[in-house]
Parts: sequence; structure tokens; C-alpha cells
Amino acid sequence: FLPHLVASLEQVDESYIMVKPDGVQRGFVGEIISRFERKGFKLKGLKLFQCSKELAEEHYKELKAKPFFPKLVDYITSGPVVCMAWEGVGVVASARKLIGSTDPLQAEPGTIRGDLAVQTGRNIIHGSDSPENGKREIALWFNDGELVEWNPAQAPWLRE
Ligand code: IDP
Repeated sequence: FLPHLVASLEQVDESYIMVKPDGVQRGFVGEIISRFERKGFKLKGLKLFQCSKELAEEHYKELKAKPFFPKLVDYITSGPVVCMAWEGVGVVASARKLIGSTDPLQAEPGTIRGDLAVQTGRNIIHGSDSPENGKREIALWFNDGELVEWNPAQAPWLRE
């Protein structure tokens, strides 16, 4: 394999990132967007949004059997969220690292949850857990016309 061929095979992923209602109420929208921007990922969609109970239940349907599910739906619908679609090579895994563990007390300092939160039930941010879920969640939270295809001018300075 020639190195340039290997590089071109690297998968471009999409991650659905959402500032949860506590993150919006606590004033962390700018800081959270900034961390993804600084890393070098590409923003494709962004909106402030009041989510319905139905959408919250669909988004978290894999957790439906959990005892905390009703409280989780109440939490996510308790105020506006900021919905984001981010694109890049490895963005799903990298976003999970930037976000940190589900329990903010277990999350490493330097991560978003490690720096800014103290409880699983108020962990301020969501990030897709697989490239498949990234695509599914972006399609769930955004309409086609809300996503923008564009070429960031910094691209050649981020990846050789
Ligand atoms: P993740 O957000 O780190 O991917 P998941 O296990 O997929 O974590 O859980 C989704 C969300 O459900 C968490 O971010 C958190 O808001 C909530 N959650 C998970 N476990 C608990 C719990 O034990 N108590 C309350 N809320 C929980």
C-alpha cells in the first residue's frame, strides 16, 4: 500500500453533537462549539431547538427499558438544546474523547464533562457512539435543508 492510498481510504464520519438543556442554561454553548472548532472538525449543521417528548424518546430508544428513561426524556425536553452536525476523519471517536465518560466524576480533566459537570443525569452534552448512529441521529434531528456542504479554507492546513 502506498501511503497516499492509505490516507485516502480513511473514513470521513459524521457525529451528532448536542448541548443538552443544562449546558445551554449554564452558558456553555460557545465553549463547547469552540472545542470542536479548535480541534479542526467541520460544522455542517447548527441550531437552537426545543425538542418534543416524541423526538427525545426516539433519540434514546435504545435506553427505553432503563429505570432512568422517563427522567432522561424530561431532562432533554426541559429547555432548549443546541443541535450540531460535525464532520471529519475519526470525528465520532474523537468527539467521544473530547466529551469524556458518561459519569462526569469519572471523566478525565480536560474533557468537556470532566471540566464542566458533576453528575450523569446532568452531563451537559451528547455525542454519537458510532458512525452509524452519527448518521441516524443527524437525519433524526436535522431536515435536509438545514445541513450545509462547504469547503473550509483551512482544510489543507489540517490534513496533508
Ligand atoms: P453517553 O451519553 O455517554 O453515550 P449513554 O449510556 O448512552 O451515555 O446514556 C445516554 C444518556 O442517558 C447519558 O448521557 C445520561 O444523560 C443519561 N444516563 C445514562 N445513565 C444514567 C443514569 O444512570 N442515571 C441518569 N441518567 C443516565
